[in-house]
Parts: sequence; C-alpha cells; structure tokens
Amino acid sequence: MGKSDTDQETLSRRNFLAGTAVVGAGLIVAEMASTNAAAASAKTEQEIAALPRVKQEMVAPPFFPKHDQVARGGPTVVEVRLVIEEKKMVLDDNGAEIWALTFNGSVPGPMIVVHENDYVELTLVNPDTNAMEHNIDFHASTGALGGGGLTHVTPGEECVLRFKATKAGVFVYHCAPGGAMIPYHVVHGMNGAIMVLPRDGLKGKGGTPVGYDRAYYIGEQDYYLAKDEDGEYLKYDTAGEDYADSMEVMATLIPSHIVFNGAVGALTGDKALKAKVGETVLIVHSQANRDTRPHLIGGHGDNVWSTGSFTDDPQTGLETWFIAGGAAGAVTYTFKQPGLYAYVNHNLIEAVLKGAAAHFVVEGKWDNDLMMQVKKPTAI
Ligand SMILES: [Cu+2]
Repeated sequence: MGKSDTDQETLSRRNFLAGTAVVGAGLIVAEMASTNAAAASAKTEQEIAALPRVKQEMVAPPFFPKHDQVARGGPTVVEVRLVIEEKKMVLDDNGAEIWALTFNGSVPGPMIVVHENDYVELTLVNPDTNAMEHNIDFHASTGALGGGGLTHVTPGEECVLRFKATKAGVFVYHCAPGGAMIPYHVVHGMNGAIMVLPRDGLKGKGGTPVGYDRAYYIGEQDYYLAKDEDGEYLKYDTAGEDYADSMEVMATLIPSHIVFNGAVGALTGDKALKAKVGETVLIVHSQANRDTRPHLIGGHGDNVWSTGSFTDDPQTGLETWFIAGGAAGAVTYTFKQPGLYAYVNHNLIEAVLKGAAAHFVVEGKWDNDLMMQVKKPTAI
C-alpha cells in the first residue's frame, strides 16, 4: 500500500538543485519564461496529442507519488487512474465503523502531483462491485463544475477527463454527485488533493527556491456517525445504508470523528511520520469540508501557503495556520531538534477528543542552544 521510507528518500534535493542552477542564470531565466508562456498558451488537439505522456503511479497517503520538484521539460500529459471503492473502514479503537466512499481505497484519496500547464488525464473507474454513482470535482481545474459535470459514472462504468493544470498550488478534489449526495460522499471520505508545482519549483519570499527532502500528505476528515439508544455507533451491512441516519447527524454540523488519514491513530505510534534533523519536510494538508488550523507542536511553519496558492509568496515563521474548508494548504519546515512532534489541528478538542493528530519522529542530534532542561523537576 504505502510508499516505503526509502522511496521517500528519492525525493532528493538533486532534482531540485539542478533546477535552481537553471534559475540562477539570467539568460536561461528569460528562456524559461518564454517556455512558460509557450506552455500556458492554448494548444490544439493535435499539439496535445504530440505531447509526451507519463503514467503517474499512485500511492496511498501519507506518501507522495515520485515526482520532480522542477519540471524537466515542457508540458506533459499525466495519466492518472482512480478506482472508486466503497469499503467498510474502522475509525477508532472502539470499533466505530463506516462504509467509506473512497478513491483508490484510501481516505483521503491519493495525492496527484503535476507541474503548472501539464495536462491531467484522469481515468475514473466505478467497478460494478460498487452500489452508487460517483464523479469528481477538481478544484485545480476550470469548467464543468471542476469536471464534475463530465465524470458521472454508475457502477460498471468508467470515463476519462482531461484538464489543464493552469493554477499552481495545492487543491482539493472530491466526489460531488449532486444534491445531498455531495456532502454525504465528501464526509464518507471521498476526497483527496492534487499539487500543481510551478515548473521551476516552489519559491519562498522574493523568489528564493524552496526544496524539500520528504513530502507527506495529510487529509483531515470529519465523519458524522449515528448512535443507537444505548449510545453505541450504528453499524450497517452495505454502503449507503446509513444515508438517513447520517443525514440527521450531518445536519447538526457536529462531527463524531475528526481524524487525519481516515482513522484515529492512522499517523501515530508505529505509523508516525519520519524525518531527520536538517531535513526539510513538505506537508500538504487538505480539508474538503470544514475549516482547520494545523500546528506543529515544538516546530513552526517556515514557509506556509495557507490558501494553497503557489502564485502568492508564502507566509513565513508561523505558529499555527488556517486552512479553509474545501481547500488544501502547504507548509515546509526544516527540523532542528530530534524527538517526537505532534502535528495537530489546534482546536485541541478536535485533536485530542476527536482524533485530528499525527506524530513526527525525528532523528538527529539535540541542540542545547535551542533548548535544554536546566534543572530536572525536583522538590521545591
Ligand atoms: Cu462519490
């Protein structure tokens, strides 16, 4: 399922640094600008057909697919395949369960990574083992309800949608089949994110290049489970059977669970995220339905694209940042101390009582200059 830690190492700075060398030379900057302009211009079907094609190997969150931080050439058609899976998932240690609606079997769905002005060619598959109609709305796309109007698939159908990724940033995608089914599908897990990198890579304030050694995708999910008279969460035999009960709880706007990556504890303990002192980590955090406010306890947001737009300069040195419901945001942080960090939704009730918390385990050498315990707790 998940990508191994070793694979994560392949997100090395090398590609990124190769890119920065390019941006450093004035002449080539001009050339790159004209390449970008050419990339942005509208293409004919023939021109698009002549573009190089690459198939993105999807991986389950919190990992990212392999990608270049700086584009190696001109626009590409990136083939993405999402298979819809309606599946029963356990949400917490008490056995609360939901018939989740998923892209590729995970909540959130997989991270997609392309560069600005690449074309995303999505094949959306709804196997006949499913019970419901689904579709997909890409906030990164332009037109037809984000593609939602062109991608309705009933069980046993598949479709192909192509869109041009004209906006650099991180964006939510989600199922939006219509009416009350829109929030129902979204709060049953049917959402994910896409990262559209600037062709010459991420940039900090004033255009300084920002690279990363590891990238993690955290999808925050609110669930609305109904209880019986005894206060036990109801269980169902099939997907969709909870519809009436679920709609009642949804109407209260009070989630039963608010979790990272599908379930309480999905990113803690032996599933904690890993990093080393000196490494820069990119975290993309999405919330398709509800506002959130991430905070890294014991660290900071070095560069924060709170709105998700890479067109704007990031904010720097933040303690806590805001991600609007229906959006994704990105942050980079270079770890400076080893140890255990909690990464939380800093509505701490939502983090601790509802489940919106992850852990980072960071290896490396402690820096006494930054912090030291001058005196251990002893009797006064
Ligand atoms: Cu759906």
